[in-house]
Amino acid sequence: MKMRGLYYSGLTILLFSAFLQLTQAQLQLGFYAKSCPNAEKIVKDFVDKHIPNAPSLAAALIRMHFHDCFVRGCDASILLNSTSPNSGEKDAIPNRTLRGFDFIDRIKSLLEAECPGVVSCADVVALATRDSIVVTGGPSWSVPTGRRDGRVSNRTEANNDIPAPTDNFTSLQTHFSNVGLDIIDLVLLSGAHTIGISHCTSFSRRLYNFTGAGDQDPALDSEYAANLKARKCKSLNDTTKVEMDPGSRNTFDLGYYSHVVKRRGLFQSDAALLTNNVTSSYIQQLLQGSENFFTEFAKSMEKMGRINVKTGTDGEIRKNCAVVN
Ligand code: HEM
Ligand SMILES: *[C@@H]1O[C@H](CO)[C@@H](O)[C@H](O)[C@H]1NC(C)=O
Ligand SMILES: *[C@@H]1O[C@H](CO)[C@@H](O)[C@H](O)[C@H]1NC(C)=O
Ligand SMILES: *[C@@H]1O[C@H](CO)[C@@H](O)[C@H](O)[C@H]1NC(C)=O
Ligand SMILES: *[C@@H]1O[C@H](CO)[C@@H](O)[C@H](O)[C@H]1NC(C)=O
Ligand SMILES: *[C@@H]1O[C@H](CO)[C@@H](O)[C@H](O)[C@H]1NC(C)=O
Ligand SMILES: *[C@@H]1O[C@H](CO)[C@@H](O)[C@H](O)[C@H]1NC(C)=O
Ligand SMILES: CC(=O)N[C@H]1CO[C@H](CO)[C@@H](O)[C@@H]1O
Repeated sequence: MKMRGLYYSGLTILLFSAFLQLTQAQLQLGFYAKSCPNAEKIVKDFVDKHIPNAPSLAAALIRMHFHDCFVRGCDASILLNSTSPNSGEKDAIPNRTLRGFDFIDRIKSLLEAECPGVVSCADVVALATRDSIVVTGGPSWSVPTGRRDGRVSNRTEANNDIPAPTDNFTSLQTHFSNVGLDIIDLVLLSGAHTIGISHCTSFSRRLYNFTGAGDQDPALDSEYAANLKARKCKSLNDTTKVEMDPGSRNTFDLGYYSHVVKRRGLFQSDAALLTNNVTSSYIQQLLQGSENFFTEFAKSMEKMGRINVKTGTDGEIRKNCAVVN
C-alpha cells in the first residue's frame, strides 16, 4: 500500500510539474494581474489619450507588430537598435518605413516607473497594437501576455522573413506558412492595409518599369495607374505617400478588399490574393458579409501574436526596448 501511495504521489508530482511547465510555457490572459496589476490599463490609457490625435500611428503599430512576429517570433527584436558591427532588423529594407518606436518607448517608461523590469517590450507592442486598432473603430481581440524579449536582431533575417510587396502568391504562402499561418490568415491580415500609407517607391515599378522594359503591371487597373502617375507617384523614384485605402486611411473597414477586387491594391502582393481561387473567393465572402471581417481578423491577429513567443525563462524583460539588458 505504502509503495503504491508513494508511486501515486510520485506520479502526481511528475504530472503536476509537467503540467506546470506546459502552462508556464504559454501566454496567458492577464499574465501581469499580480506582478503589475495596472499594466494593461496603463497601455490602454496612453493609447486612448494619444491615438485620437495621431491616428496614423495605429497603422504604424500594427505593421511593427507584424514585422516583429515574423522574425524570431513576437519578441520585440524589431525594437533593438543595431550595435556595430551587428546590423539589426531595423536596418532591413522593409523596416526603413517603420514608425512609432518612440510611442512604444514612452509606454515602456510608464511601465518601468510603475513596476520595474516586469512588463516585456514584446507585450507592450502586442497590447498597444490591439488598443490602437480599437481606437480606429476596428475589432478587438484577446492579447494573452507573458511574452519575453529576445536578445538577437538580425537584418538579414528580416529581409528574408518579411514578405515583400513584389511577392507572388506562392512566396506569400511560403512566408506565412513558415510562421504557422495559412492563406486565410494571409487574406485577413492583409486587410490591415485598410489603414495607413505606402510610399510610392514600394510599388512604383508597377507603374513605370514592371518587367524592366518601361512597362506597367497589367494586373493594376490602368485608370488607377494613370491617376497615380499623374497625381502622386510622378517618377520611378518619387517618395510621395499614398493611402492604401483612399478616403478612409484611418478607418478600419472593408475598404481594402473593395479596392483589391477593383484591381486597385497598390502591391503585387495585394493583387496576388486574386490569383488563387481560395483566397479570391474568401475576399468575396468578406465583402458580402458571409464571413465577418472583424471576427475573423481578430482570430488571425491572436494567432499572429502567438508566433514563436518566448515565455518562462527564455529571453529577458528588457529595461530599454532599444537595447538588450
Ligand atoms: C502579406 C504580405 C504583406 C506585404 C508584402 C506588405 C507590404 C507592405 C508595404 C510595402 C507597405 C508600405 C511601406 C511603405 O512604403 O511605407 C505596407 C504598409 C502597411 N502594412 Fe503591410 N504588408 C503585408 C502584410 C501586412 C500585415 C500582415 C499587416 C498587419 C497585420 C500589415 C500592415 C500594414 C500597415 C498598417 C501598413 C501602413 C503602415 C503605415 O501607415 O505606416 N501588412 N505593407
Ligand atoms: C536607438 O536608436 C534611435 C534611432 O537611431 C535613437 O534615437 C535612440 O537613442 C537609440 N536608443 C538607444 C538606447 O541607444
Ligand atoms: C544573421 O542571419 C543570417 C541568416 O540566417 C546568418 O547567415 C548570419 O550569420 C546572422 N548574423 C549574425 C550576426 O548572427
Ligand atoms: C513566385 O516567385 C518566386 C520567387 O521570386 C519564383 O521562384 C516563382 O517562380 C514565382 N511563381 C510564379 C507562379 O510566378
Ligand atoms: C528599368 O529596369 C531595367 C531593368 O532592371 C533597367 O535597366 C532600367 O534602367 C530601368 N529603367 C528606369 C527608368 O529606371
Ligand atoms: C529621380 O528621377 C528623376 C527623373 O525621373 C531624376 O531626375 C532624379 O535625378 C532621380 N533622383 C534620384 C535620387 O535618383
Ligand atoms: C480556379 O477558378 C478558375 C475559374 O473560375 C477555374 O478555371 C480553375 O479550374 C480553378 N482552379 C482550381 C484549382 O480550382
Ligand atoms: C526606423 C529605423 O530604424 N529605420 C532605419 C532603417 O534602416 C535605415 C538604413 O539602414 C536607417 O537609416 C533607418 O534609420
